[in-house]
Amino acid sequence: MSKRQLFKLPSSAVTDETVYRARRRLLGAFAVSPMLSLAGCADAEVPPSTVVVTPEQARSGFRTREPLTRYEDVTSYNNFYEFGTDKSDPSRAAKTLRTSPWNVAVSGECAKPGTVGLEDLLRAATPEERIYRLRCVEGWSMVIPWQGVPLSAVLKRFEPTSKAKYVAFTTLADRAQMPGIRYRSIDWPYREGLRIDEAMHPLAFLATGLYGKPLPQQNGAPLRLVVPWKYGFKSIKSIVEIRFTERMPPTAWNRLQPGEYGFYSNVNPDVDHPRWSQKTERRIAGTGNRLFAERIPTLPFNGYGEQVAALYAGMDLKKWY
Ligand SMILES: Nc1nc2c(c(=O)[nH]1)N[C@H]1C(S)=C(S)[C@@H](COP(=O)(O)O)O[C@H]1N2
Ligand SMILES: [Mo]
Repeated sequence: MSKRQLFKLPSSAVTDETVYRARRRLLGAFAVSPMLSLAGCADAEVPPSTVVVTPEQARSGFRTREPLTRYEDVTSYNNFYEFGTDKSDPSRAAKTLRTSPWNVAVSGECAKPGTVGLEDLLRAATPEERIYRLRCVEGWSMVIPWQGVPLSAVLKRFEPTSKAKYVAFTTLADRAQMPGIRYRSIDWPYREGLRIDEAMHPLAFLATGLYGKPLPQQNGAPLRLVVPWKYGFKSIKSIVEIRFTERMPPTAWNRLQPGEYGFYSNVNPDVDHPRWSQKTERRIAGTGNRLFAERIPTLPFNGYGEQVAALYAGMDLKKWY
């Protein structure tokens, strides 16, 4: 079942699911590991790693020989619930999103908080192109040439303090511009978060464009996160707020379905979504019709294990899903 179908479920079905999850969590509390009951819970904390990724190692993740997804598929098959829950909705409905002027408010555990315009925010970093895979939890994936700036370069400028253990991101939630906001599909605004070491990792990226063109609204203009080793819903779009926090921040999908969407959400073929397997994906790429896209095995960390696996050393990734 897709998120869209989930959204259309009668509330009784959702209630059953919620009760089932709550029961599972309760059982977890009595199981051998106390951690089990905390997985997916916003209060659970895991210390950040101190892993250092060499620039060579990082750069090896920026490119791929895999066939690219066509521009028309990248820009017409989207998840952006603020503009509707159907994948064809955002490319039509998001045209009205005004992306200029655009301000981002940065706050929380940092020495230099403040609200800055988009150009000012990006000033600290040199734009570059990176070809990254995007893997949706619904079982499809794309290979996209993005333009943007390393997330770490932008964050460092605000001088996060030693209390900044996490970074929280928020999407614009403007009823006037976003027709999907009137449906309570999500507890708006859309929110996401990363542990600080994940956010500072050289693969984490703030995208401003794709295929050498400015980012289309449906893809999250003017500024969206790309975290290539995590499921697509972590890649929050049209960001207006960044906050450094000491506690694990709430995230939109985790709040909605804590048993299905954990905080980490690393791509993991060995952890099934409760209602479907995550072992394979439909790769939407090349010239063929996307309905007949080839099914390929899903790789741990979406194929970026060499670069990011060390971030999770010692963590049980079945618990911290
Ligand atoms: N604000 C916001 N960000 C979002 C979403 C959303 O609904 N709202 N959907 C997420 C999901 S589920 C996916 S798979 C990707 C899709 O990105 P794309 O449309 O550029 O392919 O965006 C993510 N970011
Ligand atoms: Mo997704």
